[in-house]
Amino acid sequence: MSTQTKNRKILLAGVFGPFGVDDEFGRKENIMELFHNQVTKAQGVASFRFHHRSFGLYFIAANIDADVTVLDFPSRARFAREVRRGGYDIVGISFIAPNRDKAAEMARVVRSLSPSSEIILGGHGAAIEGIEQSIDCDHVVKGEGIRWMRAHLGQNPDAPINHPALRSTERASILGVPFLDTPASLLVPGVGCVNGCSFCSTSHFFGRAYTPFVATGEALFDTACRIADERGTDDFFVMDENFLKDRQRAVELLEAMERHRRFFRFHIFSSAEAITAFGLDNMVRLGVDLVWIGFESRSRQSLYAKNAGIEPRKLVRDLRDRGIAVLASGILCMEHHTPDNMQSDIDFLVGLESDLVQFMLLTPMPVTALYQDQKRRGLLRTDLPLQEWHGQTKLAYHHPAFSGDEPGQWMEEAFRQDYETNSSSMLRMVETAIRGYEHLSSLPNRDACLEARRRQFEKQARVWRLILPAVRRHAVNELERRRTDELSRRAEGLFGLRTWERLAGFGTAALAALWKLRLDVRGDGIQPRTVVTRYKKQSATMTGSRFGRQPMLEDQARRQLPPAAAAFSRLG
Ligand code: B12
Ligand code: SF4
Repeated sequence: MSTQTKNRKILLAGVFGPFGVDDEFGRKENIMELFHNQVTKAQGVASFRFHHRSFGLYFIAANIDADVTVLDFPSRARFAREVRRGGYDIVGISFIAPNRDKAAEMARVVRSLSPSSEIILGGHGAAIEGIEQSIDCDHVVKGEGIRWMRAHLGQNPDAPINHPALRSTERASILGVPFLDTPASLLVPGVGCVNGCSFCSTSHFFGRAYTPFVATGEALFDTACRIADERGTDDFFVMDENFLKDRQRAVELLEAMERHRRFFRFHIFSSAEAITAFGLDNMVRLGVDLVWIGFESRSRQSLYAKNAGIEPRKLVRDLRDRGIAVLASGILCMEHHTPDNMQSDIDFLVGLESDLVQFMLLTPMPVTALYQDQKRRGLLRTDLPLQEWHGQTKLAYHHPAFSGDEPGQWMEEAFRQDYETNSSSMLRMVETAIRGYEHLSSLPNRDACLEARRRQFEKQARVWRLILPAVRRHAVNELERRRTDELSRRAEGLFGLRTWERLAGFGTAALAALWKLRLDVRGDGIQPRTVVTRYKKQSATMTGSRFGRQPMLEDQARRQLPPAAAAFSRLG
């Protein structure tokens, strides 16, 4: 029977947990949380906590016509049970390089429990050299998976992409205070980036090209409307490596929003040159409320064309003055770094005074130009297991000036310095929202768009400032306590303080105290819950037309949220 007519039963799985623990398959540094892993990790009780799903799998499932089960965050036993009972023709495994050993174990499980299943490996781990030989599998997909999977099933690879409606985060909380509002939706306008910075996995994995999933601003607007209506929130986490790089599309999106008076809000990733080309005031109009910018290194700006001619400190200040929170990322232990000169790069990143900072060790991930270059020069550390290629403790290449755990100690110190100097990120983000509100309030003329933005900043600042009593109570030092008091007074001057808001402030402080107790007693690990989503085949052959492919069933082990004194509107 040809693949065109046969309904193939497919399992798409992310790697198994537990995550962020030292065991046979992983390391404690591989935490399944974006901010707690690599951004706010030093901020203890004030760290931002949330999980992201393995989004690529849902995109593939939503764009092929077959019975598909997506199994996210399984345990090893849960994965084995699904394989044994499911009768799957195909098992697809998504993994990244540090999870190579988990993918290998999953392939072994499939071969032993369901020998007739075809095994397909995908995700960034597929770039590992020789992976075809080192893991027992049938196919390795390097790059974009939707087109590949459609072609593999005999379906039209060029059919339009159906963007699934997904929440961006699971179980979001800060200082133990859960976000009770509908979490922001995920928007993936495309994958890859043309800039090709030498260390960048995502750019190289997709061939230093950009593959749009939603190609025009109009289409992006329609997609955002559909998802927002379905999920009940106008907030989006935009998973696109360099969203403003396609300036034309972003301008069209803004025009459509203004024409229809539908004002979404976006968390985005963008390079400094793309931000500058689009314009900061346009970003306010577009509704960007958080932007992740790679500043990388002051001492080697010449390596990154995207930062040429940019004044980083001014850029961050100007963005925050407009209410746009900034996550600045930088790289430590680059080849030119020594214990004598690295501190100046750390001081540079801390001195940007951004809301959030990511420090990461330079890591030559497979497929990148950096990897090829260091391989050629014999610098790669073939002795370091891939589980440890997470860029947080040891270097994956030989460095004359740093060895053993020294790089990790520098990172820890850098995170600590940022926290002690700039206070908790929560405090900084409340301040940024207030700055945005003040900025827009001070403008003599506001059209409908800017008025909508001003109201959004007001709402955000009013809700977020409820957490200030908790921030104060768990402040890292006297400086943060003083800043919190000043900010509380500033907020009260702008918005007053109603009785319920005062009470909510006590509530957040109580929740934070409980959270602190939990961290002290049980440690700070949080495992994501297993999520099983089943999609039913819709037709015998898939046409090129749009098809609204929705999951038939989503099954998530639910847990009661603790009672909350405050509902935080959005983040990530
Ligand atoms: C969200 C995310 C996470 C989430 C985890 C989500 C999850 N449930 O696994 C969090 C925040 C927890 C996380 C943590 C880490 N991550 Co991460 N993460 C990302 C991020 C930002 C987005 C991934 C995404 O959803 N993209 C959008 C989807 C649509 O694209 P995609 O996943 O690439 O999927 C497409 C293809 O790859 C392919 N595909 C994917 N899976 C499969 C499976 C099959 C069968 C097929 C056929 C195809 C296929 O088809 C998809 C559609 O085109 C990427 C960077 C990026 N922009 O991609 C880094 C990235 C994947 N992470 C990375 C790393 C290294 C880590 C960490 C080690 C920490 C760190 N140092 O950054 C930890 C490890 C955690 C762990 N225990 O696994 C690296 C991987 C590098 C590599 N070469 O392996 C990336 C590329 C970041 C980077 N630039 O270095 N991460
Ligand atoms: S600009 Fe960002 S996403 Fe693009 S290649 Fe450079 S690091 Fe990667």
